[in-house]
Amino acid sequence: MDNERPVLYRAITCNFCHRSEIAFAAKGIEIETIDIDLVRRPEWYGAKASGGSVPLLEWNGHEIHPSTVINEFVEENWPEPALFPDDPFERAAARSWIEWFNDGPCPAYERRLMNVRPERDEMLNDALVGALEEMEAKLTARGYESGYWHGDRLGVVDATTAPMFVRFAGLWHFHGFDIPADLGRVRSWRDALLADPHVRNTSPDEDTLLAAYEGYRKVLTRAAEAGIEVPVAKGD
Ligand SMILES: N[C@@H](CCC(=O)N[C@@H](CS)C(=O)NCC(=O)O)C(=O)O
Repeated sequence: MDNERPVLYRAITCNFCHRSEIAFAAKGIEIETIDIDLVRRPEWYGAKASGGSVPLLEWNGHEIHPSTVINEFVEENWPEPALFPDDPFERAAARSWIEWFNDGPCPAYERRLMNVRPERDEMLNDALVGALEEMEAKLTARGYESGYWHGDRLGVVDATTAPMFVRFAGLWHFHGFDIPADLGRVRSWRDALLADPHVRNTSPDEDTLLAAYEGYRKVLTRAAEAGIEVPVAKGD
């Protein structure tokens, strides 16, 4: 029981789930993943501690969520190699960055990606570009030039952000959106993260990912036609 394999309930479209998959991969911990259909969510899953949302980590009789807590737990339980910086100020900076990311770029990209109402395209595009411009400014303020957010290997801020960059494949496929060329630091960070072996080894196959988004977008289109607003991101 004590050494059972951690189980991560996830959806491949979900960037939050991927953050924890990357954290486990970086620690060299093998996990079992169980895919949850968020449109036809099984009743038994709705009864779990997360209230039916993914990710949820189940291990040795415990249920742990949300993704930020899972990744803090992974760090505490398997300290090596460290995902958080050693320096307490840098650790605080990492946590601040993750909070900012969860309120800014993350919902901005999710809204843009999942939008099925063309009249909102421009507004959502502008919001996403604005969030990425802020990211460029924050990277500049950190003195970032290229590579990882902190140090010379993947850390928790990278694990948190990489899943968004992986899912930019959907932004390109459905909307022809790419990171503006003048945001050089954001582009460098994306390139470094997409090349990282832990990110690559945990990323869904692109065609499978796009097909899954296509399925969700069909559901959202039917809902929009019926005049139903479906929340797609934090704050909706
Ligand atoms: N704050 C949560 C967010 C998780 C979240 O939004 N998950 C979405 C999928 S990407 C979900 O499960 N949505 C369905 C629901 O909440 O019922 C975390 O960081 O884990």
